[in-house]
Amino acid sequence: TQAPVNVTVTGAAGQIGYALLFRIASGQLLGQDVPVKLRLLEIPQAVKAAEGTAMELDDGAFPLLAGIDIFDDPKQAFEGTNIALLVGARPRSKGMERGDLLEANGGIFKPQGEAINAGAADDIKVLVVGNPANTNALIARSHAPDVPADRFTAMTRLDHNRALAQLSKKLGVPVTEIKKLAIWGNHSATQYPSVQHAEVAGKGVEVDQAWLENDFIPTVAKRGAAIIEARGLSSAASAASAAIDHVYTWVNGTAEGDWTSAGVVSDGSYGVAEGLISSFPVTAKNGKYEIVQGLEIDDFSRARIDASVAELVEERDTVQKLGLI
Ligand code: NAX
Repeated sequence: TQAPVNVTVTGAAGQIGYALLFRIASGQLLGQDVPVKLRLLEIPQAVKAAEGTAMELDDGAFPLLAGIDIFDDPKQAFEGTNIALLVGARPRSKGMERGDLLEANGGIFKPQGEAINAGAADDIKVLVVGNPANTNALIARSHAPDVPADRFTAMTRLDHNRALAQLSKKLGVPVTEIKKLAIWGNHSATQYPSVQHAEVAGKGVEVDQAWLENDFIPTVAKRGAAIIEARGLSSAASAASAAIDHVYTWVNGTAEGDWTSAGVVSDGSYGVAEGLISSFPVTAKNGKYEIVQGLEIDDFSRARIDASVAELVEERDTVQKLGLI
């Protein structure tokens, strides 16, 4: 049998962590034939709660779960790790400016990037979930110069899945029949969920522009706020599910004739400044995410992509000024 894959999860005692860890332990992250060892990272105050979650993981008697270790030191947590899910982040508190938020998160993602650089396994794959996810990924990546840039990704798969669900309801077709949806730009309210290239049964999708602009796009982009409004808590199980999807696809590939969405390091494609971590339509093959090339971008899409990418540029400039990258 295969040696266990080491999976580090930060923010393990949080609400996404609680949903995510059981899915990983059950084999849904990497496949039903791959044993996993969990390495949980928390801040010291939350280590006890993480131990509680670990007790419940034990109690699941998961056949594929080969061990659980808990750390409050990133250096140890990322030692030898193959997959890193960076979920723990500093949420925006009342009165906090955007710059303060980026700075607080710099304090988390800089040392984590350094620890990944110093100790992670050669095949390390990093998914940043903690917000602001794209820029947190940029910070971590810039402190891991020895790790290939394409190993750092940010999660927009939840946005992608939300878009699939909305379009599925609108068209009355199962989500499995919808191909080539894409999320572009930042994982924020400026994101652009695009149906420009979407297909059902090999044909382009016809929806009216008013529905796109007034319903679909804002519903997808503001779904996080709508969940908080309804549930009193932010999305957790759906976020965990998307993280599972993101890594599973990364490792196992996308289907022929389809793609998905992920925040990946831009190579300058589609006018997105090189080095930004932006969401694109991506395919996965042989353990690599690649930006889908050669798509025609209509004027409406162009303006939406540019607006979201401008926000990413602003975030990058802010963390640059703060000396975080
Ligand atoms: P919680 O507040 O429930 O949990 C976060 C956990 O992270 C806490 O247990 C905290 O102690 C821990 N933590 C804080 N700093 C840490 C550090 N330096 N090292 C290790 N652990 C640390 O938040 P939760 O609801 O689980 O959400 C986690 C993050 O995901 C948030 O930043 C949230 O904004 C983000 N999200 C991202 C989404 C995406 O699509 N990219 C969607 C869902 C979610 O909003």
